[in-house]
Amino acid sequence: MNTSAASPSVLALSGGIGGAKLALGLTQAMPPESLLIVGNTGDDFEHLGLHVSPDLDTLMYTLSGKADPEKGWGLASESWAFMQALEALGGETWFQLGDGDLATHVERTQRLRAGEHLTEIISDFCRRLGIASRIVPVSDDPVRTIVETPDGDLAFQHYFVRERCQSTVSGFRFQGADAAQPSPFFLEALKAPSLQAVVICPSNPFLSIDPILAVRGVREALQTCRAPVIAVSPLVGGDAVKGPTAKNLRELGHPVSATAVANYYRDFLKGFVVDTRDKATVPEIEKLGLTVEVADTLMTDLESKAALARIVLNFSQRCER
Ligand code: FO1
Repeated sequence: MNTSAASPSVLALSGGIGGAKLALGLTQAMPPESLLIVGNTGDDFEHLGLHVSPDLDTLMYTLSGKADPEKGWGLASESWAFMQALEALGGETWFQLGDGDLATHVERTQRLRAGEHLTEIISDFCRRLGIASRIVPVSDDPVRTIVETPDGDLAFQHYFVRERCQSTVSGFRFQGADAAQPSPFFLEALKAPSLQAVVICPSNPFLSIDPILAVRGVREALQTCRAPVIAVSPLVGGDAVKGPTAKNLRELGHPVSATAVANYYRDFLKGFVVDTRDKATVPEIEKLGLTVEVADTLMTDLESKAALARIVLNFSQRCER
């Protein structure tokens, strides 16, 4: 892996589709080769004998402009011959794998079996996709989100896709997180003198960010990081843009508000960006000791993603450590 690249000036933590949108915005608002993105791997799973890494793939496809614009995951203008053939054989088709996307899983699985680490594989895929920013998994060791429900545990994709998030969540566990080694690129970036800001992207705090924070040493490294840590609220108008964030907040006994998310991250946070529709929460978030920025956080096209990224980067300069 090219370890001689300039040490990053911005580090982003991302999971899911919302996170990838801001990551793309950041590549438009700064020199992309100075951006390091740490991707969640709690959603990873073995499926049909393949290692699937949804959040890393969503980052790769989004940053290379190849992601399906409607779904946010998988590739645009995909063909589905494999899924149709699998269906005819009675195979599992609840998790939709397009023909192009299938190549990513097959090649990644082959390389993992040959002993290559996920970090190197993703780095090579990014190079081939022409992505200038670096995407790394939070760890090369397995971290798997387990969804606890009154009817028992669910693997993440069974909860998220097969059950369509219908199950009532009583908690989450991150199997392997306490034994996993954090990515050295991640920890080194947090200590690099060149680091200007750490950005917690507008991802689901429980499903996408917590699995990253749960890896041994990560939360402490963020708490002691010299550069300001900024989070962008995943809620707009007190509700999730997409996905179960609002439902999860309720199920875990939190108010469904930007304040609740700011409070959830506050032990390592310096600044918080709320959507204009939630500006009434500013005083209560400031009472938590955080600096607050109000912005239009709804990212509907490339320009709005870049605009939000510029606001976040300028805001981070105002958040002295
Ligand atoms: N999400 C779905 O709702 N249905 C799917 O069939 C599906 C397939 C899929 C395949 C590859 C991939 O990288 C992501 C896929 N996703 C699908 C999204 C995925 O479950 C989520 O993106 C993350 O795991 C959570 O953000």
